[in-house]
Amino acid sequence: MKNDQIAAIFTELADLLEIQEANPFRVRAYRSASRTISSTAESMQTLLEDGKDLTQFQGIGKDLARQIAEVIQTGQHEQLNELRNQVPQGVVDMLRIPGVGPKKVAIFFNQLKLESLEQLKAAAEAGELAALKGFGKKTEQGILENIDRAAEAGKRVSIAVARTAAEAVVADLLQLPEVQQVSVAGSCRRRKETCGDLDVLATASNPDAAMELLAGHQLVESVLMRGDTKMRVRLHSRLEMDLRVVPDESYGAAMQYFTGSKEHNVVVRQMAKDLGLKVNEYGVFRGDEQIAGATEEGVYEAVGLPWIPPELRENRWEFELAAAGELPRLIEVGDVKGDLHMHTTASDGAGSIVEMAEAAKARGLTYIAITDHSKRVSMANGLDEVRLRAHWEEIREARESITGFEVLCGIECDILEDATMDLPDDVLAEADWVIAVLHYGLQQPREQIMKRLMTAITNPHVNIIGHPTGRMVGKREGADIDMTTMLKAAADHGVMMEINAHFQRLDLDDIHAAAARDLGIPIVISTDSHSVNGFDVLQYGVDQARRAGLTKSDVANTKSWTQFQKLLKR
Ligand code: DGT
Ligand code: CA
Ligand code: CA
Repeated sequence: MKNDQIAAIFTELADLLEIQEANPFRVRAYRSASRTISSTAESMQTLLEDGKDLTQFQGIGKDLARQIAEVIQTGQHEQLNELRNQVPQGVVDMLRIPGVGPKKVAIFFNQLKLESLEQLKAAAEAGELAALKGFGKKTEQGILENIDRAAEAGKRVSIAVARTAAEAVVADLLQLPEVQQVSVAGSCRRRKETCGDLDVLATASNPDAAMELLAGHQLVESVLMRGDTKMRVRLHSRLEMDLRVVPDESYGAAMQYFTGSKEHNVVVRQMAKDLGLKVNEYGVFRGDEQIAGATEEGVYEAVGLPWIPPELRENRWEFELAAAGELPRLIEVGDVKGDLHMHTTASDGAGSIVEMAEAAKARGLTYIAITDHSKRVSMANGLDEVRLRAHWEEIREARESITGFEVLCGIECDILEDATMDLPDDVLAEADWVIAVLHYGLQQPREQIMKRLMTAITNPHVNIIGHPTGRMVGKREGADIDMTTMLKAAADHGVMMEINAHFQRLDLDDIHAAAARDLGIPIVISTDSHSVNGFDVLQYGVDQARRAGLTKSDVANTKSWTQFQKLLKR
């Protein structure tokens, strides 16, 4: 069982307990356990199998350790099963309404005895919600506006969709003379793999001008809400966007607040409290006096911290690093010098060898590896040894025609379901660069998956594991890998790890890329391009590396090919 699955069980427990208005300390304990589990790189299952004590982790005491063991051993959590029987599914569905959390749902369920979205809607229409203590007309209106979309509200879009839309709107807003500063905040600014919605902040001499532009923007399908300084729209992509126009003196504070994550903000607020200060989206205050808030740097400075890059704001390791003065200087797109995973017309790519090389060179790269598929991937016209050797011959010829640029003979070789390599060793031995990957049989039991990975890692010709888990963001779970064991083996055998930059993969993820780095494994960020435009995704891979806290020196393809070669095991 994967850490994320275990963590989801404890989040659900916390939600259901909170709906039942259980002891807040218990709720908090489950939430914190869930966060610890999902942000731990080592597999809880493996740790348990190795007889390790889980109470070594922050927020996990004896009782929680026992519950985690129960979940891993039985795939179930007894109390959760009981809770699921007590709280109707329709009540749980209410959590999907934007702006509605377990606390509000608890009131709907316990006080108004509402058990479904339909009943909640009827109650809102009858004005029953506004009459509740702590609620008002505004909350009720918000629920009415959002309830029909609750089914979709849980849907998140890929960072590529989110970022592209956000950047277009930000750029257009910046064209307005009435608008001074604009930026996206929220999960998009933190470069999370997926975004629930977009949060855009601006300062403007005339907020109406900004809102007018957004209302008429070509990406916008409809205006959901429009106030004096705040507006929510729905894009054609179904993604929703909030625009908030804030005063100059609050812009930094609003950026800090709305960039999140919530977990990060909780810590910042507590640090402020400890200093006798108050931080909110309007500024940093000592009593009634505002002492910071125009800039984000100022907000962090007020609580004694250096500015923290948004990609790190997940309350994982950023506060410790900041306190120690060791915040990393994160890798940037411009640091990348080579791309070592791409396809040509020889398998399922759209560009020729020369076209790919020239496109890469035009983007400022100095080397690439052509890594078409091996024969198992027949759907993608994968290469057998005869075709591969002929293809490599073509690559060597193309190499001569492009000056000041290295084109390497590579292969993306499948690791077959029976734990053998798709191509014989004597062929792999001739390659400049061998990526080993799992494509088929991703559902196999962990034992077989690990056997396959070990075949690749211990093969003397394999240089790297490509998109290690095989997951598709939001669509398909990856293979059940014991990450800790795999990474240790890779470190021992001099095998590198890929961050596949395609926004549907982003594999390794941030947590495991950080774990690989901790073991000294060189990380390679690759685009897996299938056309000359495929190189565009590099930024998403770099973002994932930044979320992992990686610097230029942690990422091998920031080196020249000459320097890179020194890292190869052969
Ligand atoms: P998303 O949209 O689900 O991908 O994730 P975010 O992080 O963009 O979350 P969102 O859009 O709900 O809110 C944007 C930021 O605003 C969030 O990261 C932190 C801040 N924020 C929102 N609600 C709260 C809250 O109740 N408490 C605190 N401390 N911060 C909040
Ligand atoms: Ca958001
Ligand atoms: Ca939002």
